[in-house]
Amino acid sequence: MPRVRIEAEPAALVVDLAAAALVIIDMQRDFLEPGGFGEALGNDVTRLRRAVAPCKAVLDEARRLGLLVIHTREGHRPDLSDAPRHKVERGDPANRIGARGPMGRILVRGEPGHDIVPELYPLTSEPVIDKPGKGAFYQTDLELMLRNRGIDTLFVAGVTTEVCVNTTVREANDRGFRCIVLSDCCASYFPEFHDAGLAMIKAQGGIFGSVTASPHLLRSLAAVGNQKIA
Ligand code: C5J
Repeated sequence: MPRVRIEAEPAALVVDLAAAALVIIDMQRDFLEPGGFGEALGNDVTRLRRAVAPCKAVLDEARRLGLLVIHTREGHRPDLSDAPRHKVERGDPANRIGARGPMGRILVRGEPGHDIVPELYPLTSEPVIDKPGKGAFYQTDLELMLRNRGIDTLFVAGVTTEVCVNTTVREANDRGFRCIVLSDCCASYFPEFHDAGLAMIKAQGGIFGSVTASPHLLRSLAAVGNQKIA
């Protein structure tokens, strides 16, 4: 099985790729595309879009090697029965979860804005986790899926760094998974939160995980050549 060394902070790591997965968090149209929910809230979506190209490069390489790829989407059932009241009632009523937005009902499963951006669209073979919370483990079968496949290490990408990426990494860390967060494949509407989100993960010897940039990972994966992981 291919093992690779990856430059990372706070320290380089050796990863058995057969026990690793790429988890791409919430790269959804409503967060990333002009005219979506994120922009309706007054955010500059170009800050999130910067993560798409690096994420696509890592996704392509993961697919080439046969690495397990898992996508997540934040959203709720159309009747909002899985959405806590305080989450639904937050903010301007015109921009609340379930309200009609420019890309369909905001953060509702099955609506155009809830889906993943075309550049990173999942293959039918790649599991998509629909999560009602910020963390990808909360009320989902992600942990079961990872344990069934013997996964112990997660390469984590997606948006936003300080919200769903950080929450997922913390959940994963408590469950014993090692997280390697890909800094340029994550993004935030708030650059200072992005930086702080990454700093918190790698502080104190990597208290929640490690951080690296996609070129380091791509270099390590390229060294595997044409060996298939699975
Ligand atoms: C995510 C959010 N995906 N910021 N959601 O981070 O509300």
